[in-house]
Order: sequence, then structure tokens, then C-alpha cells
Amino acid sequence: MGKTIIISNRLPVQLQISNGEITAIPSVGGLATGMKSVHSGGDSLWIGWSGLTDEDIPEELGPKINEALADHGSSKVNLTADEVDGFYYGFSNRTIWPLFHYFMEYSEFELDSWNIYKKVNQKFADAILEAADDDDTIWVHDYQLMLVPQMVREKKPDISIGFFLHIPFPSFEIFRTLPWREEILKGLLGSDLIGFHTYDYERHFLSSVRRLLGLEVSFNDIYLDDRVIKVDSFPMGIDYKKFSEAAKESEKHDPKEQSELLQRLNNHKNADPEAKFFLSIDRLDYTKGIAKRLNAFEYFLNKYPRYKEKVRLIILAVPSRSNVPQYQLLKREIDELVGRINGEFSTVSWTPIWYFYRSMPFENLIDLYTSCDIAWLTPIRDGMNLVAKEYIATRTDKTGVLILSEMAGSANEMNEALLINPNNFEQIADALKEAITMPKEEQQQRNRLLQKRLERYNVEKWANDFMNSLLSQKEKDFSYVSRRLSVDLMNLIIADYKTSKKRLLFIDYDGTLAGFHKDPQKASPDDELYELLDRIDAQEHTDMYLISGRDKETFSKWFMPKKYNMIVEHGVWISEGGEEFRMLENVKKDWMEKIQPVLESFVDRTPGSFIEEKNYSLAWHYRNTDPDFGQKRANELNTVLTSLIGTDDLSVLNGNKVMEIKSSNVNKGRAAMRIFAQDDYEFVFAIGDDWTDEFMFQELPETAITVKVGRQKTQAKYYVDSIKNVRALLGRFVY
Ligand code: GDG
Repeated sequence: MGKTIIISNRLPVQLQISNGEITAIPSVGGLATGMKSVHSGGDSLWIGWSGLTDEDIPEELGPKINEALADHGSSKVNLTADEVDGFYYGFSNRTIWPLFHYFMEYSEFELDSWNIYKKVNQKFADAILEAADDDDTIWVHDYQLMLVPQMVREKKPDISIGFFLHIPFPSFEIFRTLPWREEILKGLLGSDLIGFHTYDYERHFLSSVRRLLGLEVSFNDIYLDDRVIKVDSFPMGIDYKKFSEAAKESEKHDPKEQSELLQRLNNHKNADPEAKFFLSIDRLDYTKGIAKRLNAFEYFLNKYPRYKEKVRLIILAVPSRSNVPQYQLLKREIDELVGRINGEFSTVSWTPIWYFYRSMPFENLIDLYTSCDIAWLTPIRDGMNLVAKEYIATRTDKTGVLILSEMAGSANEMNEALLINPNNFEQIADALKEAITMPKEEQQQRNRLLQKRLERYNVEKWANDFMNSLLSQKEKDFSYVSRRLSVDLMNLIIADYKTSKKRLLFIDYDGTLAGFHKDPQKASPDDELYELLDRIDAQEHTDMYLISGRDKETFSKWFMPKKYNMIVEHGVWISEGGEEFRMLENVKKDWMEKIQPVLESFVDRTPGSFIEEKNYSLAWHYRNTDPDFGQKRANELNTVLTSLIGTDDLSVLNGNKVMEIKSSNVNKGRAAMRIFAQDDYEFVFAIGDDWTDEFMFQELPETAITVKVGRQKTQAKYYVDSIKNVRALLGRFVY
């Protein structure tokens, strides 16, 4: 196995240059810590931007910088200040970030920054291509690099590529407003595996793929040409041990060894044992809902004035993207709000809000987590929110209450927290009161469960799950994936048809020429279909056979007057040129009376299902049952029948919402081959939609054109996706 290449906008280390000396400081964010286990284990390379623009790096330091990065298994992509501006501050943070967090009004659609985004994505892709061997595994991260997977795929079609999105994927209605939506989706679809934090983001993505690109999606697999792309959710965890150990370590400290911050926090706590600290930690970002939280705090103090002088809100807002205008406005808004609320409520001995606008060292972060009674994290939208998980991990005695927004991805896994809607101040005020008064035992009970889950599904497990899923995707055998019948392919087939001297066509009926109906008898041919079949049948040097599992009575009624060739009951009967049906295979039917009661018991227990008795087979139809229930019963029946029929000469066919039991020596493949052997055919064509047609696809010679209707596992060479397209294809033979 080759090496792993991780690609993200920023590298796991940040470089600083002072007095010609380079220092590399480990990055702190969730992504950097999360990928540590993948990056440190074995052969791995991390490609990203160093945080310094070309203009920042003195020429003579270039090689030294590369060496410093190489020491950390990293390699940089060089970006100019203009590129950082258009790609990072521009398209990534003024278009994608707001749009994907449902802040449509902040989203700017600038052609120039889109062009720079494309150019910079190509730079990242080129850096990968330069470093990658064919057996390497590539893991691309986040919204800044959504075009990279396809850019790499174009040059290295067989390489294994995974992509993980750390922010939400918005609903189709939001995503569709992006002018370059198709390009973004196609960029992502260069991957073999696309991961999201939650099932909802996954669902939104699949819906956009289906609606905007019209691709076939089955469960969480996307079918694109001859590739299958898997989409799945992997909720990101934290380095649980690091946080819980740090908290334990800090508790061991003698008060004099404690950080100044902790000493001060403790002094305040000791002065009034009833006082409670609320903690709010986020990057200063409009998605995090800091301004709303401040307003809600004011609302709480007015609604429950008895808590004045008892509670204190500690806000840590970490500076972020301060080049983007919205962030500058937000900074001003928060400064003003803090000033106003403190001005309104402060007393000589009490300031309700302590506000820090900076980044803190890790130790201080732990101090805040361990000394605050309530973590109040109420983003308006957040891909995951790791702070919520980190807070819980540091609560060594299991006390503490987490108030968490429903709009954070982490809310899906943290049901024991007090979940709130960040726009509902009434609910928030009540949740704060509930948190203040929550008995210690209840806090511990909730946190015990949370901690257990976070410890188990930690970040290492997250990264390993993703990598294993990516590897198994690579190892899967997709040879069954047939190709969509494109216009070009269709033209070739038609040309072949027209120049052939003798042609043979096998055409299935239900699900191929006509749609399904609640009552099978009502799925009769329409005039347009008769006209199409008439024309094909009238072609010179062409033998057309309708080939079906239906009974001969129904087909006699529908097609005998037309004198079409017909093979029915999967190959038991044949009628050619309007002659009476004759038996093509000798089949037994004495087994039927034994199987019939079994099927009847399933009809009794499965409302909507029924038995169709044919001359030589029995079919149990479950199209009209509840879909999940019907499928469950079908699986059950399959097991029962398999054990019942044992080595008898019977087989069970799983068709489209129907199970049919019949003699093993009868199938469409055998019947088709009998016809094929009768003449010297140059052009052989078979089309069908279900399992019973697979016998034809399998048995007919390699040169035959075999076409499946629908995108499922098949032996057919090609597929078309609808009955409408079947008719269009057949129409091209004759019109
Ligand atoms: C994006 C998505 C998703 C924060 N302040 C300080 C500090 N931090 C650390 C925290 C935490 C990380 O930064 C923040 O992670 P979040 O998940 O809360 O938020 P984003 O930065 O917006 O991250 C988010 C995440 O990607 C992962 O996929 O969860 O939804 O938006 O680890 O501890 N660390 C230090 N000082 C600080 O002042 N040392």
C-alpha cells in the first residue's frame, strides 16, 4: 500500500519568521488534532498553505521553510497575496461559508473570485499530482478545496480519493442559488468517498446530486459513468484523552502553581459559592450566534432578575477572518453589545460579562472549561462544534451542564445536553434557569453517558473509520456497473443495426415497455406502443420476440392479433407469427400444490400481496404492500422457500416486487439461446428490467447488445434509466 496524502487549506503547523529564524508552531484546530493519528502513523504527507504568502517569504528563506515543513511531514502550496485574497477571503469565506451556513444574504457571487478559486484549487491538485503515486490514498479536506478531487481524478483515474466536508452541506433550495453549483458537485464527485458530519448534510448533498446532475442514487451510492461514489456520515470526535488528562493534571496543581486566570476565577467562585459561570467559546463568526447569545443573556437577566449578581458570562471570542467586512461589523456589534449590557446591569461588585477577544493558550482553555458550571454554545449553524465535546471531556467529576444549539451538528450525538433553538429567547432563558438549578446527580447522570460516547467515538476512531471506508470502497468490485447508453453509444448501435443483414431482438414487457400497475391486467399496451412494435415487427430481416414472465392468456389477448413472436412464462411457451402457443420446454407442475399453501400463508400475513397462478409457475406479488414491510416479508419467504425446495428442480426468481417459483430448467436465457441457435444472426439485442432478464444477458453471446432498464447490479453491458428511454431507443431502429 502506498502513502497517505492529506490536503487541507492550512497545514498542521504554522510558520513564523522573526529575525530570519523560522519557528513552526503546531496548529490547534479540530482538523489538525483530528488528523494527527493518520498523519503520524506510517508513510504520510500533508499538503497545504503555510499561512505565509509569496510576498511574506524572503527568497533566501525558501529552502529553509521547505526543510522546516518537511520535518513535520508537510509540503506547502505557494500562494500570492492576491490568490489568498480571491480564494480564501473571497470565494471560500464570502461565498461558500455564508451560503453553506444559510446566510444567503452575506453570500457574494463574484466571477473573479470564482476564477481564482478554480486556479488555486488547480494549484493544490498539481501539488498532489506531483507527489502522488498511483497506489497512494488521498484525503482532501473542506470547503476551500471542493474542486480538487475531480482535478486529480482527471489525471489519475484509478487513484483512491476521499473528501470530508467540515461545515454543513445546505439544503438543495439554498445550494441551487450558487451560480457554479454543477461545477462544485462535479468537483466533489471526483472522490471515491465523500464524508459529512451528519446524515442531514449527506441527505442534502445527495438531493442536490440527484436534482442538479440527474444522477442515479441508490441508498448512499452515486453512479457516475463507470464509477460508484459512496457518501456517508462520520461525526467527528475529539482527542478525548488529551482533554480529560489535561483537566486531571490541572486539578492536581497546588493553588500557587495554577495559572493566573484560574486563580482569579477561583477567587470569584470562593467569594460566593452560589455564583455560577456561563462559558461561551467560539471563533468570532456570525454563524456562531454570539450577538444573539448576548441578547438572550440580557433577556434572561430581565426575566429572572433574582440571578443578577449571581451569574457571570465569560465570552472567549477568537479573532478570525478579520479581512472580511462582515467579521469587522460583527466585532463592532459584539463590542457594543457587551458594553451596553455591562453598562446596564453592572454593580460595584459585579460585572455580568467578561469578554476576551483573543486566542488563549491550551492550558487557559482547560481552565475555562473546568471552572465554568455551564457551557452555553448556541451557534445559529455549525457543522459540528467541537467545543461542546471538549467541555464535556474536561468534566472529571461529571458535573456541569451543556446548553447546546439544535443547529450544531454535535446536537445529533449529544441528546443529554439541554438542546435549544438559538432564536428562541424564552426557551434559552428557561434552559439557563434549568441549568443553574439542575441537581448534581442529574448533571452527572447526563454527562456520564456523554463522556462514554465521546471517549469511544474519539477523533482517532473517526479518522480510522473514514480511511477504512475509503479503502474498502477501493477494494469493492464494481465490474457489475454497466455504462449508461449515451447518445454516442446509441448512434453506434443504430448504425450496427441498420447495416446488419439479420437481426434478433428480445424485448421484455413489464418495466421495460410498460410501467407497473397495481393490477397487472391493467398494464396493457397503449396505442403508441402498438405502433412502435408494429413498425419493428414489419422490418425486413428482423425477428422480434416479446419475452416475458406473463401467462400466455394475457399475451394472447394483447398481442396474438398482431402476430408478434412471443415467449411467455419465462420460456415455457412460444408463439411465432400468430400461431397457437406451443411448449418450448417440458416442465413439471406437481410441486405447485405443495408450495401454494406456503404462499397463501404469506398472503394472509401481508396485506396487499397476492398470488398469481400461471400454468407452470406461481408468483407472489408484493408491489401493493407497505414497501419496508413487503421487503421484510419477501426476505422471509425467500428463506422459507429455499429451505423447502432443497435440491428439487425448482428455483425462486426475485423480480421487481414479485417472487416467482418455477422449474429450474426454464428461464429467459435458455429460451433466447434456442431462438438464437436457429439462424445466422448478425445483430442480437436484449432489453429488460429485472432479475429474470439477467439470464438473457448472461447466456447470449458476448457480441450481443444487452441493455438493463434502471441502474442496478446487472450482467448487461449498458443501461437506460426509464421506460421512456427504452421506447426512444427502439424508436431509433425504425423511425
Ligand atoms: C469547523 C466547523 C467543525 C478555540 N478557541 C481556542 C481554541 N479553540 C479550538 C477549540 C476547538 C477548535 O478550536 C474550534 O472548533 P469548532 O468545531 O468549535 O469550530 P470551527 O473552528 O468553526 O471548525 C465546525 C470543525 O470545523 C471540525 O470539523 O466542528 O463546525 O465550523 O478544538 O478547542 N484553542 C486554543 N485557544 C483558543 O483560544 N488553544
